[in-house]
Amino acid sequence: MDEIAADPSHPRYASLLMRHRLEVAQAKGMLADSAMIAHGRGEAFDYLLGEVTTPSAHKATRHALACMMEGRRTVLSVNGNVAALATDEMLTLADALDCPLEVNIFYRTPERMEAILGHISERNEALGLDVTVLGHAPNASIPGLKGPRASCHKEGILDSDVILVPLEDGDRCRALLEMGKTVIVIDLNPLSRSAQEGTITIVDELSRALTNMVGLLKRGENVVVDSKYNNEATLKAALEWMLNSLKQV
Ligand code: PTJ
Repeated sequence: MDEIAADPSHPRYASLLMRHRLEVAQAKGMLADSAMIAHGRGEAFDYLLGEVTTPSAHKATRHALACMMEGRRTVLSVNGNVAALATDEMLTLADALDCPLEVNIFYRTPERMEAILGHISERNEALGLDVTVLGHAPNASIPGLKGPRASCHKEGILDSDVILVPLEDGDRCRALLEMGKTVIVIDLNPLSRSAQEGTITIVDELSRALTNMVGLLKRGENVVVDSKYNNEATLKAALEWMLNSLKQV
């Protein structure tokens, strides 16, 4: 699946690998037309982070993971970019948390839904997992969102109390918050509406953040809810990190 020309020792290997995954997903019809634009914006912010998980992102990751572990009905939401970049990591995390994935896309078409669900199903089988994957038969709507993008499963997103929404659009993030959910955002842009409004924002690259979560679980680390967690401070720390990296140029 991940065969690319560059050697893993190449300084830009991780970035090239993500681009390759997007190209493969594009060919399979999984992506929205604006997927590459969204990715390019993310890459620019990742340059400013130095392509590392910062201490404040580590802190947010641990707190977010603890909230997902404590959730009564945790759900991991998957859009086209997320499926392209990190299906295996999302499935591994859902398996460890014993929660479902739900495919929920902004630019919804039957063709894209089928392509994304097909890809996830292939990887679920290839990894030897049996994660519940929703999205195929929506029977509910997210209040406050219009059109097909509101479609969701009652037993998934609608009734969830904790939801992970990586690379989310601002309107959907707000609609989920208005439903009273704990909304965990992964977004490289600390200034985006989703990042600013989410309950917990992990300012990190998607596959890095998910790999960190899976690592914490695999190592059996003691991950606990941080009662003093402050999302404004997390966002401020991310911006300060980026500004400092610019000052060093
Ligand atoms: O598949 P769909 O139809 O649901 O559409 C998915 C996209 C991503 C196209 C759609 O949700 C969209 O247009 O998103 P935005 O509003 O461009 O927001 C995406 C955010 O994700 C931006 O703030 C980017 O900086 C950020 N981002 C992009 N790539 C990554 C990322 N954050 C973390 N890791 C990444 N790899």
